Amino acid sequence: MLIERADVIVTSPGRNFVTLKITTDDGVVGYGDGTLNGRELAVAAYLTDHVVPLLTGRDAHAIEDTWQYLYRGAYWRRGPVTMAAIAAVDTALWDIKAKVAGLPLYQLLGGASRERCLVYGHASGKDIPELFDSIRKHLDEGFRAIRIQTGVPGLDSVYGVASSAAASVGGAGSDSRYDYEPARRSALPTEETWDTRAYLRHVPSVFEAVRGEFGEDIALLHDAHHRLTPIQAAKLGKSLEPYDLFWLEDVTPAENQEALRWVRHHTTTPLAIGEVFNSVWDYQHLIREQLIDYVRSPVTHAGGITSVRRIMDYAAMYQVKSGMHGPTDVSPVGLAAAVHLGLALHNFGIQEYMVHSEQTREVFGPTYEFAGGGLRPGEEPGLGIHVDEELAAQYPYERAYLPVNRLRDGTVHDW
Ligand code: EZ4
Ligand code: CO
Repeated sequence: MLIERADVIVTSPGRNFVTLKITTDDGVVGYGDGTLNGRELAVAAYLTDHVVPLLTGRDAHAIEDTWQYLYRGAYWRRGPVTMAAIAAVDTALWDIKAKVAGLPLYQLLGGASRERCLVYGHASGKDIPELFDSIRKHLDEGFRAIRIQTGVPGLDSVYGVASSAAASVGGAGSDSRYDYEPARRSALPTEETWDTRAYLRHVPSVFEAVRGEFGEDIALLHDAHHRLTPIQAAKLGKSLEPYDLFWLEDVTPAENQEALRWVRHHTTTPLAIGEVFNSVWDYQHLIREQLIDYVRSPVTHAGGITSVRRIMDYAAMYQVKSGMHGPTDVSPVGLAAAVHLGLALHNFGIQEYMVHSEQTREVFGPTYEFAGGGLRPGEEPGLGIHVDEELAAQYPYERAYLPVNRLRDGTVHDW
């Protein structure tokens, strides 16, 4: 079975997505997600100009060989654009293989290791009352694990806090958008102001209030979005220990693996990192030295199912679990791939789940289902994705940037 053609679909049903569609000579179609938030067209061009010409005529079943051919064959290793493009190819080929086998993809990955993949939603509020409303909404919808982000007194807007109360309560059953931060469509990035001391003073009081109101049972998570130094991160981890977090995410900038050693020495709060990583090499020391508890790489940004499974097999030796990134900028194709893989992985931990907008769901037609606080992939052969290409064509690309962050004195800071 040969690859006959590969087409790149760029669509923007509320936000931009890059999808690769591979068609075989016997007419089997597979989809893969290559969306890279704010840099979508770079992946689209990488695919169209450099990868698609290599795919036609290749054996559609030779997934490992194609992965190695695109990774080693390019000579230029890793990088988010390359690895998102490879992910799109890899995922589409797995979709095809599972369709040909007549099995849902998770069956090819070893079968189900659990009934469903535990997910966490995003609760946020500019203040505590608004945050509580958002948490209640998520609990009503069945979420059992919730990420908590709030405004910080003195700062206008803060990462992860929905810009309106209506947006902050959107959950699984709701159509309200809460992919606040990435999809602001302006000609230039929005700029936010940041003050680490104000943040570090405020966060523990938020978790104290949340535990006081909602009890000990819910799994609570928090994302520091790469903004702290190792010693600040250590301080935050220690100050949150009484509130028993499921994890503290991205405490320091991701490039320096050594930083996590300092954090680890000071706190027992579990650590998650890696949503901006794109290869197993980014985790080499973190996993071997047991400096983290959860791997954040999603299928979409780390080379696809083939390579994320490889990362997770390595992680399993050290009791490190998966915690795949699942914001709305990972398309339903990427989320479907993550849920199939997560269902099969023995060392699955949790899956991030930001609900896509109604428009997005109409374009991609995902069949995964949210129930009992978790996601389950559909039972149909393949990924269980039905792209409506005519509808997709009605939503042309619109340039959109992630925000930029500055300290009070104007210095550019990590976002
Ligand atoms: O900032 O998806 O944990 N989730 C996050 C996300 C990321 C965006 C980047 O595209 O940190 O909100
Ligand atoms: Co994050």
